Amino acid sequence: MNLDKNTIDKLAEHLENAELQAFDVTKITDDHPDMDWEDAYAIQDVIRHRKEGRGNKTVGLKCGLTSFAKMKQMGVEVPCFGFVSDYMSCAEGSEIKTSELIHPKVEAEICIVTKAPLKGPGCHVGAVMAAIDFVIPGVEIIDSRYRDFKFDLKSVIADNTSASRFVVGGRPRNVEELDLRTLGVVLEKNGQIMDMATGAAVMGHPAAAVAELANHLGKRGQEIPAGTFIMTGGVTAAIAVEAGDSVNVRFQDLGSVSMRFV
Ligand code: 0L1
Ligand code: MG
Repeated sequence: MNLDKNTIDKLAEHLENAELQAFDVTKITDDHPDMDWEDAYAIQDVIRHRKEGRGNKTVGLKCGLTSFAKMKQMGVEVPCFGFVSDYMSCAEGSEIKTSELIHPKVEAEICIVTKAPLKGPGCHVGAVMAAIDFVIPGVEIIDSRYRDFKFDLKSVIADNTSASRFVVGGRPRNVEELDLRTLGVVLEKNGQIMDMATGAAVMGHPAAAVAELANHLGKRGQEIPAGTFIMTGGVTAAIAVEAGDSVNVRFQDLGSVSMRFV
């Protein structure tokens, strides 16, 4: 680690204030070019502790930049990981207030809930498949706190991977009833198809993203507990939304998830 505790705490407060008060900031590596990966996750951890200290429950984990298209767009070869808090969860069909957000985008995500713990290193798709309780469709609303989306991966990790809101809905299914790789997803905004993809867009198999998450936590002496809700990462491109937009995402065999931005 290259940053001291005081700097990590200050950066966490800075980024969390930007999230909670919906203002944008410049990427933190501009002022801290020596920030390393451990520093970035340490800042994210402080943000999580700040929320939990105020009584917000951490209700799930997220994998980010897991689609080959998004990795290429960002010029990265590894995914990133974050968490979601209780207040980020929005009901299916609900109205999402854009006044609380900076420049939101939506992306379709195949989500899972685990029934057994997963611990890396050495976690793989087979272990993840055996640990899945059920699969549920979701939409993540990402909202990078960085001005004009000028960021790098370390700054994104510190900013809790742009986590902002999420909606789960549709129809939960047992994993044996699905082929997660060929599962088709169609994302519509205001009735128009904006993007479509299949589950294989996520690292070849959405369970591979969860295995990476378990291996990432394993390096830190942590595991994914049973009963964890996990968003495996955007299957589709992230699509910008504004007040007045309606989004509906159709998931093959899993129903649909919709929301309106006001
Ligand atoms: O959920 C994610 O894939 C994280 C995306 C982070 C970068 C962005 O805000 O576009
Ligand atoms: Mg995402």
